[in-house]
Amino acid sequence: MAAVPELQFPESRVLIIITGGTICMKRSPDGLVPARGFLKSGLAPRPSFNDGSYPEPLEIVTDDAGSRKAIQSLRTPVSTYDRRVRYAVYEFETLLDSSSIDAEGWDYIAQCVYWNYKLYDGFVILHGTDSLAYTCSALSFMLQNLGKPVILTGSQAPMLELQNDATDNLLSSLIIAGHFMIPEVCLFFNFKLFRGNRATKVAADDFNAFASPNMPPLATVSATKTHVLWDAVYRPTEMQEFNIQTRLDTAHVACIRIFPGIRPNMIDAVLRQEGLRGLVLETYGAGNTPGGPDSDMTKVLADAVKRGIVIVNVTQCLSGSVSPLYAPATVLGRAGVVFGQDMTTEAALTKLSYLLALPDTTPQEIAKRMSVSLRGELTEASRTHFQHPNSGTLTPEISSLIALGYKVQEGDLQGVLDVMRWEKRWLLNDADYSGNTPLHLAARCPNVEILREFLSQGASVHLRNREGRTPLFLAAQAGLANHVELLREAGAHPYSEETRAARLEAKEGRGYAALWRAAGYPVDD
Ligand code: ASN
Repeated sequence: MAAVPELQFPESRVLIIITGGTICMKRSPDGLVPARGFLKSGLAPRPSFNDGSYPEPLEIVTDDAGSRKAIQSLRTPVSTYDRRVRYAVYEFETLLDSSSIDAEGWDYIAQCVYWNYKLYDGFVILHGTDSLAYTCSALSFMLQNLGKPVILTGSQAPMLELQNDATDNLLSSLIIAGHFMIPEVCLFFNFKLFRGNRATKVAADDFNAFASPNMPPLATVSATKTHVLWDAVYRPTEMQEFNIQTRLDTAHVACIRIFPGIRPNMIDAVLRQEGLRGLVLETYGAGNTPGGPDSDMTKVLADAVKRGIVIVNVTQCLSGSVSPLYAPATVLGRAGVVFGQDMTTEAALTKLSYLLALPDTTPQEIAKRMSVSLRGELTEASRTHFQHPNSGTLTPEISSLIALGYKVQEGDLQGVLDVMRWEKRWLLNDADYSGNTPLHLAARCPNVEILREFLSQGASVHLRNREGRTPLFLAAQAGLANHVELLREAGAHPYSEETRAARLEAKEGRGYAALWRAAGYPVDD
């Protein structure tokens, strides 16, 4: 059979970061323990993870100083979407059973993503399932203005066991990270992709181990396709580059579950722990605790709030929200306890730890931010939904995309706004037959306001067309300095494959050398 030419199919790059967990465990006299060497033992021998082409090593950055090393990469066979995923595996020095993960471990994961952000299209993080929902929630807050997919997964049975869920969980995570622009921290398990900060572990030994009771999955994988719920995908809309917040304050938060007979002095004892700054209270049903307005319970809680402790009310139920529906919950609200809406306990605890870590925030500000959505972790009570006009029929997506493309090419901002008004925002990350998104078209259109509009609506700066070019590349090539500046502000960066092409373009006089440099392409090196 003739060899397939190297670049016949576009290729995405994904970095797999291994922290430990059952997925990479082996049997030992003490029970299952994580083992290093996953690429060699778990991935290389499996044809679905290795097409046998053994490509060049890929670079990874391993510390704050930018130290780089080249590590072995593998490539998947061509997917149903005519794309391949090339990936490298970065294994942590010490692999953990996830019951031992802590804020330091979260920092290291966040830093690894940060250091390698510009080298890869997406990230898959292998992690044990026990604390997976906590890590997903923590990372969702720590990774600020995230523009690329970060998918955490694990398994209930090790990859090296004959019957396991590891193979499917990892392969689907890899495919999604390499094919779909879902710029969120997600959790993949048992054919479903969840928003990470909405997920919770619901089964200790079932393959169907996670659920997202207050939000449908962001994507589901079936035999024929991956169905993405694009309307629900959260996108950064601030003109800011990706950055991370580390050192979450997990040491000064606590969690108490209300039960019949709980005594106020038990709660008081926790609230008087030295240095305590935040408490998550798991209440009954829609947010209720025992005791009325004059009870000792209410007094204990109200006093703590006055001392500057942020107390957040979340429900013990698997689904639904707390609200001032019943008198006991209203009493809590009046005592200064924050309604955590439909947040999971995992999201509430890690969000508190995150907000407490931000510099110069007062308890009042933290309390306020606990009841509004920062990363889609809760459903805001008064959220208004986009309404499609009742008259007329839905335009098929592709014709809307074409209509939008025409308006962009004409530089007609009003026309663009008209199409956008009735169309869903995910249109912005859809691509035409050349792989160009509306942002690619706007990057070449002189009216910079169209580009600004798309960016403020959450269009991704990282999607590459079939030639592997980003909107940033196209703007520099078109000689549009303001566009380049705006895209850079929104977090755009050059990809390594573009750099060689940029040099050639600059040499042949397309774009201007100064502009290529402003865009970050080292055209003189
Ligand atoms: N104890 C394991 C862990 O969390 C459980 C698993 O991964 N299924 O690391």
